[in-house]
Amino acid sequence: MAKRVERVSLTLPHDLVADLDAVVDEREYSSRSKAVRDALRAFLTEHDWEQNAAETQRGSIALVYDHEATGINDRLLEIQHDVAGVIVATQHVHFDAHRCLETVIVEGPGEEIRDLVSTLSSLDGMKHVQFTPV
Ligand code: NI
Repeated sequence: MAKRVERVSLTLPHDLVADLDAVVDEREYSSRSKAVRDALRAFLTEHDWEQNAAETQRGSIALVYDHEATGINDRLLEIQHDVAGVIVATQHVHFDAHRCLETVIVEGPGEEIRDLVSTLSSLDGMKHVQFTPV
């Protein structure tokens, strides 16, 4: 049986619609609605994570950083050892000559994960930090 759906009308700035259409096209969505549904689910998952900061959360933190940035490797090791209790696994990929891609699987109190994400984001040489809650 098909899920019940509701039609919602949105007012969006023109450039946002243009960006949305570019994603719809690139990811070959069959409609804008399907792309907006995916985006909304990600938004609501993120919101849920923020609301339940005290509860146990699970997910992955993707990091991209310049391994030549002064001290970043030592700092990353130190930080990860400091929160060893919430880190389930770490995978490191030498992305190219300068950049490293690291995926850190975490499980623990949402507040601790949020602090970890914020500490990692503030490191010199860090290019990208993305926590994806599950
Ligand atoms: Ni590397």
